[in-house]
Amino acid sequence: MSAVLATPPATSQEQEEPTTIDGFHLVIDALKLNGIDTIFGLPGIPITDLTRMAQAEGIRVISFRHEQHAGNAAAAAGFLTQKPGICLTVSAPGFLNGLTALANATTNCFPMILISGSSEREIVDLQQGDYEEMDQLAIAKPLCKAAYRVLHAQDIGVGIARAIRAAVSGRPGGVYLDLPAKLFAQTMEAGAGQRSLIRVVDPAPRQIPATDAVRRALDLLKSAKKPLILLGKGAAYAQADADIRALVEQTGIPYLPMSMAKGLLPDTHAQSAAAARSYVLQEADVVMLIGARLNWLLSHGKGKTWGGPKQFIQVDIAPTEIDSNVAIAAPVIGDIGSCVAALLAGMGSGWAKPPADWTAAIDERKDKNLSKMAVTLAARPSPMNFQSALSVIRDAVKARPDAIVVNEGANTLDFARSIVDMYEPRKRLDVGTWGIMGIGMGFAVAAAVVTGKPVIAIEGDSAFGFSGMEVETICRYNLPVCVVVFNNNGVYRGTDVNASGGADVAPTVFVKNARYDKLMEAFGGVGVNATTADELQRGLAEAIASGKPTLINAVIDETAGTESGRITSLNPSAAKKK
Ligand code: ADP
Ligand code: TPW
Repeated sequence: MSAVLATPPATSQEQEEPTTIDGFHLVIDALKLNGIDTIFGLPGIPITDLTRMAQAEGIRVISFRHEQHAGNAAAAAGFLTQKPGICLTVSAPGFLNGLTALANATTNCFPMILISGSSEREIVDLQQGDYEEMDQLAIAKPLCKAAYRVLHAQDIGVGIARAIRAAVSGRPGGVYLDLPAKLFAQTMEAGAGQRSLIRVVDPAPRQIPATDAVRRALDLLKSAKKPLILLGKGAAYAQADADIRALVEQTGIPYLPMSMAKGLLPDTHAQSAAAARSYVLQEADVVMLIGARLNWLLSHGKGKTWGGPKQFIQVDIAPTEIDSNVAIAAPVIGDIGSCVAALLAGMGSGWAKPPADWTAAIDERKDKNLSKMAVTLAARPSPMNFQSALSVIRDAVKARPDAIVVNEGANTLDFARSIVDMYEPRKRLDVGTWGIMGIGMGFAVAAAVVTGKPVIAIEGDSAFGFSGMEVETICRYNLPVCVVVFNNNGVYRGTDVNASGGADVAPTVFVKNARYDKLMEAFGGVGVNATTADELQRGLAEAIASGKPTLINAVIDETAGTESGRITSLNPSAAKKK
């Protein structure tokens, strides 16, 4: 290198003044030191400069139109990568907008950190009416796994380290980190600043199950006449894909995937009992849950859904999950990777496959149900119904098994979950444990940003409305997202009438024949209005091939949906009728 190009010597003034680092850069450096390469957020006082500086320092900053969707993106990124997704918001209202996503992430065991700027503590605590005044830490606490506030620049390293550990260790979840405005402008000597940062060593330590717990579980499994394995999204999160597949295949036990565990083994796997779900839940005598909770989605492990008496084995990282709904005969506590490896090792050779009459009875029901479904899927009614439209998406996913499916709605969700087969792990993101609407575009953006793969968002028209404005975000970052809006003119369907006979339409009805495709066109993306399965197929194929942001308005028969999809029975008036 020639002397001319060498760095000029520091000026005398620079030599005298020790270099300093401010709060902004300590936050950025702490995140980078821990491998955080993306921030999802929305700028404003006091974090606007943080977003600019983070971008300047090489962090990818994905800026949203509403904090809830930035938060949902962070949560999905956390689920997909096992690194906490970061959502950055302004104080009070921005913080509150992000809070739904934080609570949802915690409920779903997704690791994320909501970082919000906040107002001056002295003024907030005396309630003197500061700009965007709010005691954010107190409000966040009950809605997340852990909440921290950093008041001094020298504590930023510790604050971020604690937030990362809390988000990803044990049962993953949401963490809140409160950073008051004043913190960002604080400075400290640069060397001391760098030394104050912490690179978190082993943020999600393995938790090895006890040998006797593994033995107890294997003994029970061996004794079963009608064993069943139930895979939940914890199993998908754990990234122990090969061992989970080996456990299922070496035991020969039929399995059921919960919706976000679809694809851990391909849905077309011979041992999948998904097409005989009600039968296996009723009939099984020993059920091994792997990363799935016995919550409402599994009818709490009891009642009509579950038929006769069962014994449960539960593999989970959270010991307090055990016995939460019914007695668990054999808990196996640890991280799923370690637990499944221990189960495999403990099985040894010569494991007897389940009785043939059990697997044959399942196959018989599967064959019957799958043939019935094939007839429904082949039909081409006009207008389209949920099944005919979804049969097109099913074929598209079969052709691109690496594509990520995002799914929300009621009927749109329920039908898609059973019709659209998944072939690879962690390719399906949906409404999760709460059945929450509004995750669509946030999850889609995260999936595209984190994986670079095509994303197909299968959206009820109501569900889409919660995050629809983020199509601008999708266009702005030119993401390979194809949104398919199942447009049946309303919530569940478009046919309700106003019982009073008044001029307002019924509460569940939207503007008829809306053209959601034009929303995408408004921002330079591709809009397609599909009234037939052929048009939908062409639009989807083009979107996936081109990678261009696309929205397909799929016109669905407005009479096709049922109230609340498959959970009609949870409506209070349905309970009254029982
Ligand atoms: P689903 O909705 O698919 O049934 P849930 O969200 O109810 O799944 O359950 C996920 C379970 O997985 C939670 O109880 C959680 O504690 C557990 N879990 C998450 N990550 C891990 C992991 N790495 N190891 C073990 N258990 C995990
Ligand atoms: C945050 C209640 C559950 S499902 C749904 C709503 C409003 C929309 C169903 O209509 P959609 O789908 O999307 O058109 P489809 O296929 O049946 O026509 N607010 C939140 N979460 C939930 N779950 C609701 C409301 C709800």
